[in-house]
Amino acid sequence: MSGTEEKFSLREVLVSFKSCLVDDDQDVLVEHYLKGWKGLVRFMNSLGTVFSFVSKDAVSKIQIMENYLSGEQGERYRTLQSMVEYELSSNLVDLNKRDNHPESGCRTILRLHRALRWLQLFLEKLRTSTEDSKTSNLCAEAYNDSLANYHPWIIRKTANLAFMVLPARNTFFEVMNVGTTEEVVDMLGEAMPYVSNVYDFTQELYSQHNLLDLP
Ligand code: 1Q0
Repeated sequence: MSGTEEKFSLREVLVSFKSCLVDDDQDVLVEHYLKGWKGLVRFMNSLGTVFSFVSKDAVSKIQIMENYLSGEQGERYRTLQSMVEYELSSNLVDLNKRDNHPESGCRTILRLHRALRWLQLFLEKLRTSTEDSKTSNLCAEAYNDSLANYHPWIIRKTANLAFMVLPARNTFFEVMNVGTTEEVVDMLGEAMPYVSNVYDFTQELYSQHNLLDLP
């Protein structure tokens, strides 16, 4: 990685997910949510081109949301709650099949939200892993228990192949730029509640509005 490129640090991602939550954890700031994802994408890119099919999709979803944020109705997209209210009340969401609004904010965030569940499971597995644990297994288990349920066979197959080239646990912890293994484990323990709170809030919001199965 060149010196001019910003280095990934788990700490940075942690701060984004922490600062996402506002109003006593009753809302999520979209800008900070996206910042968290951007940090994760940077990290994934540093693992090599094998994950570029994942990062391309994540980047395009982040871009869709950034366009809304900087658009005329940007203020409506400031938080997840205001986005859901705005898009639903203005009939901007395709509820049953992709039609006039194939890239609504609601369906786009839902895709990232499902991926956040994978991240939550993966981080927890990494945190409690031992020296001889294989990151590829941890990642595959987390994926198969979450995101895989929404992906067709071909994507599941490709993802599971890509996991096989994940670096070993030690190398993985090193590129996180946090410090010793112990420090990484501590940091993960600290990060988990923030990621979980963001996940739980979004899950509840989407469930209240029947948005969990958006096409
Ligand atoms: C470290 C290894 C990274 C492994 C990533 C695992 C996720 C695999 C997901 C495969 C996605 C395949 C690409 C296309 C999918 C889309 O069809 C799908 C649905 O969208 P749509 O528009 O077709 O309905 N999209 C998704 O499901 C969204 C997928 C977004 C994945 C974003 C993953 C970002 C990962 C970051 C790496 C974090 C490393 C964490 C290490 C801990 C540090 C805090």
